[in-house]
Amino acid sequence: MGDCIFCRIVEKQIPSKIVYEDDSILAFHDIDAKAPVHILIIPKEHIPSINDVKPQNCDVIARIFSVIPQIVENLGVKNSGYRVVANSGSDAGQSVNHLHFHVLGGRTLSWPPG
Ligand code: DGP
Repeated sequence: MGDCIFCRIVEKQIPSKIVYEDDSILAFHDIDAKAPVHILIIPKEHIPSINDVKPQNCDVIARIFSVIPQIVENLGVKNSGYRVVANSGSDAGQSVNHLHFHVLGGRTLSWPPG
């Protein structure tokens, strides 16, 4: 939508290191990795944030979670552990207004996050 950076990644107008793609979702390496493994999984459809998720988005959200096991296995963190995070709004630090799920792993992750 408009100048959404993730929509431009979906359209391949901006390059990314893709680890998974199908008709409705895309997963790629975060450009500012916070862990040895840091992937973003997004719906191709522009949904600004969790606040905007509607019942008709259930399929794509479920699909995202259904591919995580394969993605984390391919990245070698399925058994060591990983974290899935979705920031929503300014207090959570959401900086890109296109729904995305961070998948972080490859090191011990502190809890609670800052
Ligand atoms: P958040 O702060 O939760 O909105 O996370 C947005 C993430 O998006 C942040 O970790 C950096 C990443 N990011 C921003 N621009 C780009 C880009 O152009 N390419 C890639 N691969 N990641 C990006």
